[in-house]
Amino acid sequence: MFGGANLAADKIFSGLGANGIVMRRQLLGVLFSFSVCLNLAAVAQEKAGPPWWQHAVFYEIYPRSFADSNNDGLGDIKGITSKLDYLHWLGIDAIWLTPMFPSPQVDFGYDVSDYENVDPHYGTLADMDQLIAEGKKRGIRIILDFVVNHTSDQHPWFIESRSSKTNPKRDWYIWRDGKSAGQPPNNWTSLFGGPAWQLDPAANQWYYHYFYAAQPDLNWRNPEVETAMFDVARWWYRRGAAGFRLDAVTNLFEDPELTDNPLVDHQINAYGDPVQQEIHNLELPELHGVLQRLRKVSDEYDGVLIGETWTDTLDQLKLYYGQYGNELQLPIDFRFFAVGKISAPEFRKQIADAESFEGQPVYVFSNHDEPRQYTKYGDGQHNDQIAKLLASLYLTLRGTPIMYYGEEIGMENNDPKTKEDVQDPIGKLGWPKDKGRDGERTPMQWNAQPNAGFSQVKPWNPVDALYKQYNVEAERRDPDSILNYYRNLLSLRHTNPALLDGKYVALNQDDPNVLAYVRSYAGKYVLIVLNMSGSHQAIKLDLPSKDISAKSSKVLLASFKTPKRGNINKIDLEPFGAYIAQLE
Ligand SMILES: [Ca+2]
Ligand SMILES: [Ca+2]
Repeated sequence: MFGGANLAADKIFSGLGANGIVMRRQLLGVLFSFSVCLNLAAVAQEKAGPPWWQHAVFYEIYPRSFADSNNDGLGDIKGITSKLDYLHWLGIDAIWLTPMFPSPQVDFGYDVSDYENVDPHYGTLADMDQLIAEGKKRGIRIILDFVVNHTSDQHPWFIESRSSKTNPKRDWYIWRDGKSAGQPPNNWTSLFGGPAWQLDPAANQWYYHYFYAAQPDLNWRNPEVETAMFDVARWWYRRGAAGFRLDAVTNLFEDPELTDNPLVDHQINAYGDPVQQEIHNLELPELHGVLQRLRKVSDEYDGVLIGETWTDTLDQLKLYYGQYGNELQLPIDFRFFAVGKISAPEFRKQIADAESFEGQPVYVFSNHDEPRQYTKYGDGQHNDQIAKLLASLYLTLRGTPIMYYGEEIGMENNDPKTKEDVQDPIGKLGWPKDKGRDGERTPMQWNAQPNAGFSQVKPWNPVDALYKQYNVEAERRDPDSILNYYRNLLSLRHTNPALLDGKYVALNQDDPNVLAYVRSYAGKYVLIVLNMSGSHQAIKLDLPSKDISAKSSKVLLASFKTPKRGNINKIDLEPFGAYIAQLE
């Protein structure tokens, strides 16, 4: 969704207690044939060639912060269009735009008041048409952010709905009488504290909002809501959108009986509310029906659906692919994302898990809700090496990576220094423990000019102090920059058959420091060796145990100086060094 995903994660995970396990058991019945069905789907696809998204590299853009074309301090659609040549040069295949729809911006765009238009701060529909058309010329598709769980309270649907109890759109949202005077209908709480219910005095009824009160939940049990929302999807597909990233999909349905959630052992959360197992308002099985029907709409246009799918087990994640591979093509695996430390065993475990079935893995290191990887994983001493190391990991795996703008130049988090500087409502609420999400949403750093070339005026959110060193222009000139490393890596990924389609084979699985694997395809092997420690390492590969015979390694890309040919019995690695080679 939006919403302090770290908060969301904690809360969602806390909701998956014993009852979450019961729900998974109920669903296990549909899982047994999952792998077989995906195999069949794979055979069908092989004949038609792989779908476009299978080899694509996605790039998330926060429109407010990418490029400001009219110098009002806010990024905009025309700004993004002006940078398409850069993204093409870098090797990007698709852009996911976070919401650029008209919005009161209570939650920076995740409160949509019109799904079929563009917020005037960001431009016009004509600007979107131009972005889509110019993207197409460069082979870059545009994915939109579909906020499916709720609208803004300023959306005409909600304004109508709240106008009277008998309005035809009354049932488009979730209205209920209180338990008693002044008491909400049940004990469910909002992600942002307090009851998830807001009293509307006019009709003396409450409406449900999992997020802010200004974000009323849509009632997906009403078929008219589904029709209207699917029409929105078709409307954008016809305009040339290539798919959607679906926001807060785990929130689509609630128990119609409004059963109280059980409480967790007298625990109190950061907002002073009792901690609940959110078993009656999160991850209800009905949501999969909606996603499967939306997939059918999407298939009419060869579109792709990416899911904001917070899950804590592989079985849960699998459900979002659909029993027949007929749900989301790309549910994000937030478990990989949640590793949180540079650890060969931890990443090895997550990859093995994702490789244990045939659904396309979706890997992410950071996004608009989470701290940037440069800061999250940096040790303060080898940050640039670590940036290249992480890139070498997720851009060489089978799966679809979703980059976050600026990671390719090593942008760091720039959190607000004082509470008065905070703009994100979450930061205002959670200061100083949670400084909010402004820090990962700072302006893209284009050059060493004032405001990092983002705008000629003061940007809405301060530019990071390191922009003179870390910017696109400076890094394009430096062959050893993070940016050129990313570009070389993406070029390799797009052209090397083993990196495109090769099988993942784990090597040296007991090594606590070095993550090593091969991508194997048609008798060719690309070796990836990643030193996840701050000290030098020399390793001997256990290739024979994998029936791989090779005499030497020809370096394709390395993040440190190393001979062009290597001895596979002793590969020397610098601290946090990444080594990618063809086995011969
Ligand atoms: Ca602007
Ligand atoms: Ca909902």
